[in-house]
Amino acid sequence: MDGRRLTAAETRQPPAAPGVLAFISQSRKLVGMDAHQRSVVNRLKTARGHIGGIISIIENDAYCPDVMKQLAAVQGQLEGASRIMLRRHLETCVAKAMQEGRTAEIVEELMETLKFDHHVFRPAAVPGADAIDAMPEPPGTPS
Ligand SMILES: [Cu+2]
Repeated sequence: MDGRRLTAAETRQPPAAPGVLAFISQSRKLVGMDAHQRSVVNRLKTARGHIGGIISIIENDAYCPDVMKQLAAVQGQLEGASRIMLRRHLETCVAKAMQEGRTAEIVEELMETLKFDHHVFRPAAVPGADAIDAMPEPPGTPS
């Protein structure tokens, strides 16, 4: 540095390529999410890709049972995502509400929510379908 002040143009960062900005934005979003949320987002992105594939095979006149198998697979992915959200809710929101003495309120809310989810109480179609990716051990877990 020669001691002179930099002009505004000199202090400005070079513009990042759009792909780089998208990557940074995506990374910040992932950093702000917990393991449950990341797992659900990853599952939904997988399901989104899967649905695109199903649309393609239907447009190419795939055999009906083949389409149905693929649809069942996507439904399994969505059910897994729902189970993870339920687990997250129980471990965080419900536990907190109970500690604060709001048990009846939070139980009522959950029962109301589950009315809309006919899959939550069914056994997982695939073993481990509701496993959390890279779940951290809860504090105080003996190793
Ligand atoms: Cu919650």
